[in-house]
This record gives sequence, structure tokens and C-alpha cells, in this order.
Amino acid sequence: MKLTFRWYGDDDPVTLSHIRQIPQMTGIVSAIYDTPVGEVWSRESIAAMKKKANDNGLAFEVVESVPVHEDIKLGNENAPRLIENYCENVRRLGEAGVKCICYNFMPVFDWLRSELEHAQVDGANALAYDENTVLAMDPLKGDLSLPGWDSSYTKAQMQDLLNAYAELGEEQLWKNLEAFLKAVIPVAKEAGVNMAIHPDDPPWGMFGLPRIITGKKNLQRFFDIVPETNNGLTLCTGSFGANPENDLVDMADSFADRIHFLHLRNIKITGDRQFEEVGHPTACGSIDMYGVAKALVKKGWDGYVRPDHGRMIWGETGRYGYGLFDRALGATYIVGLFEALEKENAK
Ligand code: DNO
Repeated sequence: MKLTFRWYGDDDPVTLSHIRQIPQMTGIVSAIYDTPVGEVWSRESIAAMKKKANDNGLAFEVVESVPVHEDIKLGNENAPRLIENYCENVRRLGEAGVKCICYNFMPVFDWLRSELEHAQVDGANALAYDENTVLAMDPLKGDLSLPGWDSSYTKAQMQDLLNAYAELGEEQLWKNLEAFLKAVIPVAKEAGVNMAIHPDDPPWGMFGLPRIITGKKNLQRFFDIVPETNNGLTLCTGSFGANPENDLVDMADSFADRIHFLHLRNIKITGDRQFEEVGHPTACGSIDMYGVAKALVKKGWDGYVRPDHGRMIWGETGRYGYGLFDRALGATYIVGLFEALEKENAK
């Protein structure tokens, strides 16, 4: 496995010089943040990001995310132009040495949580999700102020989007995903890039919005749309794992050759559609981190992995889920887990 760490660019309170001190860290996962969603990233910005990483002894081989414009997901008249722009980004990133692109196909919202600073018994705080709290919020009133959430929509734009998706429904969203994949995957293959779709987080629909990357059955449907290995997955254990029906070890085992990127993150399920984020080790939560890593190692898996959301510990403040300390602990746990499994496997 290749250990990586997400970095949000110059605005990130976590610095590259700190990231490089995490044992066995090989590279950063980042994106170009100076360009509006849907437009083409400049070669200069891509090269500058790569240089910053390389100057700190880190590779820049994974991008998270090249965001998919809502008009592509809605499949409206702007979609063909935006898909062409997307392909151009994939080509440019491939040219710059990027090997893996993480993206998602979630309508309107990215990841959702109901609480950003949920207090835990040991004095840490972490992100938490409670379905009843989320559903009681009104996206039109701007009640939702959530980490993955683009707050730039006006109330009217939000209403239009919600209406458009209500009309679209799940099957049409699949069709629009198909059009996207059929255009992008061949370009990515040519550019030497593995595409890695991120699951919906949490993996079920809400506010009348369809969500489709939710579990094994849908993943099989997704892979079958374009049966190339570079049409792949970001296995985010915390996202899929929020639904206890998802068997993550089985997913890792079944889809190892399509998993190009692994977000190893633990959550503790505290009720029906209710969970909180916890420290990375298996014993801290509901996810079998060991089982997932073991299933992959058995298949000779050698993809990119990163610790995912960390708790805020030791008084750290910063970007929710993306502080330094707890993610660095997670990275160290991942290194230990893989070292033991890989050595066992090689016997
Ligand atoms: C949350 C992340 C997601 C992810 C996107 C990928 O922390 O895992 O925001 O980056 O969904 O497109």
C-alpha cells in the first residue's frame, strides 16, 4: 500500500512539513482550489501543487476530488461541455503524473453530518450523524452548515436543484452516470489514470435526493457499466459502514482489483441511522478495519490509502475531520496493520 494524507493547499492549517514527518508518508492527496467547479484546471496550478509536494519529499499522485458539476449529474444541456472539461482535467492530471482521481456522484450535498463537535468521553470531539436531527433541518433555510456542503447556493438555486433532482429520480441519475463514465473512463485509461468513485456518505437518500453509490449490489451495477479496471472505487469504510448491512470485508474481497483508493476510517454506530466518528483502530468502533485490510492484502493489493477523518484531540482546532494529530495516529495504525498483514501474507 502507499500511504497518503489529504492536504487542502496553502489555506490548510496542517503544513506539508508536518505531514512529511509522519512515518512512511509517501504523498499528498489534494486538488486545485482556485478554479470554479466544471472549469478546466490550469497546467500551472497543477504543476505548482506538484512542486510544493515534491519540495517536501512527497508525491502528488492522487487527486481528491475533481468535482462533478451538478449539470452533469442532472444530465442537462450543459452536460456535454462540462464532461469534455472533465476529460481535459483528467488528461492534464495524467500528464502531471497523477495516477488516481477520487470523485463522487452525490446530488447537491457531499458528506453530511448533524454535529461537528460531538463531545466524547475522553475529552476529544468528533463529527457525528443523527438522521432525525438532519431531517429536521431545512436545506432551504440554510439550517445546514455542514463540512462537505457548498454554501454558495442561494435559496432559490437550492429550491431549483431540489426540484430538479426530485423530478430526475434514481434511474435517470444512473443514466447520467453512465454517460459520464462512458466518456471519461476511456480518456482516463489513455492518460494512465484510475478513476475512483467515492461512496455516498451516508449511503442512503435524503431530502428527496437520490443516492446510488450505497452498497455492494449497486457497486456491481456501477462496475458493469464500464468493465475496465480503471473504472474503480474509493473504498471509504466509514461511508459504507454507516449502513450495518454493508459487509465491508466482503466488498474488499470481491472488488479488490477495482479499489484504487482506500479511506480507512472507523465509526461507531450508536443507533438506527446514528453514528459518531472515532479513533481509527478496530476496537474503537463498529468497523472491522483489520478484516478489510486483510482481505485486500490477501489479494496482493497495492493501492493508495489514507487515514480519513480524525477526531479533534490534544486541544487541536482546525478543519473538521482534518486536523493533524488524530489523522497522524490513524496513519501510524495503518502502517502497523499493513506491516503485520503483509509480512504474514509473504510467509
Ligand atoms: C470527506 C471526503 C469527501 C470526499 C468526496 C470525494 O471527508 O471523504 O468529501 O472527498 O466525496 O469526491
